[in-house]
Amino acid sequence: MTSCLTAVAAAVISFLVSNSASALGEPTKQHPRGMVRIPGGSFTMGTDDGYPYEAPAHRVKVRTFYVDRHEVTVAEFARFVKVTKYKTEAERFGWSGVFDTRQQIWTKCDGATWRRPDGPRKPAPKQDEPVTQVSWNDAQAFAKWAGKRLPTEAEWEYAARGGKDVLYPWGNEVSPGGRMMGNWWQGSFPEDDTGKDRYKGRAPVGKFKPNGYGLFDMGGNAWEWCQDWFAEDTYAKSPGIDPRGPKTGEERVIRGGSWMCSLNYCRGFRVSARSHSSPDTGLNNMGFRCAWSAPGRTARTSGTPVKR
Ligand SMILES: [Ca+2]
Repeated sequence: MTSCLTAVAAAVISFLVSNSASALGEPTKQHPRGMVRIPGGSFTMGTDDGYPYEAPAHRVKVRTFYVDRHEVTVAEFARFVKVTKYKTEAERFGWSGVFDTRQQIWTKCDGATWRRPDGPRKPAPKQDEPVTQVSWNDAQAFAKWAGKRLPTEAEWEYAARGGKDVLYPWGNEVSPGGRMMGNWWQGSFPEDDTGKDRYKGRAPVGKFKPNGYGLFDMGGNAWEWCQDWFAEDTYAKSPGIDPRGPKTGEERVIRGGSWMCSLNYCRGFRVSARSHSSPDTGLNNMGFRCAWSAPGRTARTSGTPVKR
């Protein structure tokens, strides 16, 4: 891995056995409140100026869809759990991956769950923080319950760009005029996070200016699960219209970077940045947001199509 998700994390976590999501209750929402309509169109996905697996830059067309205005929060996930009694994979396994900022390494942390993402002896997260320590399978379960689905990787990048050909969700400068535009790691990773953006670790959602589509935290805060399987050569094989990635794989795409991403390391908060993780992995810098398509426009990636 070339991102903030280190090989240590991969080695610790990859041997876990995937489990399918639990049976869930009926969707409770039929209208995409809290979602933003993203008008369909064409854009240039990827870049020829990043890591090799971000290339080639290529034209992609996506259909109109909706996406959550902000990352799914702890409070929102708690409502899902309260209704469904859902147990996340980290809860069932008894441990999850936590980046220890003092030791500067990924650790296998007993008792780390979405309720205590940094470990059982660390403070509980704020209710308006992005929920983390949720696996792709957990995120799928939430999305299905909510009558939504995860965004495809192409939808995610299209949304992150905010209708513009930009390097970051907020523009081409990382901190225009010295202004911090997202929650990432200032200073040298992993030695020192200066917290110039006011947050060391996760920030409540919506604390920074939204992008051109009105979406918050598309760069930084928490990595976000996408629907697609990950492959380094995905773009070379893109069908060009509503691409959905490889048919099979071992890891799922994550996008957007996190509070751990720095300029000296992965710069995961660039709109073209890609990373990946196995579907049963939870980490304290990885969450998600959901997407939704109008009936009749849903396709293979749909969770539960919503009827009006
Ligand atoms: Ca920060």
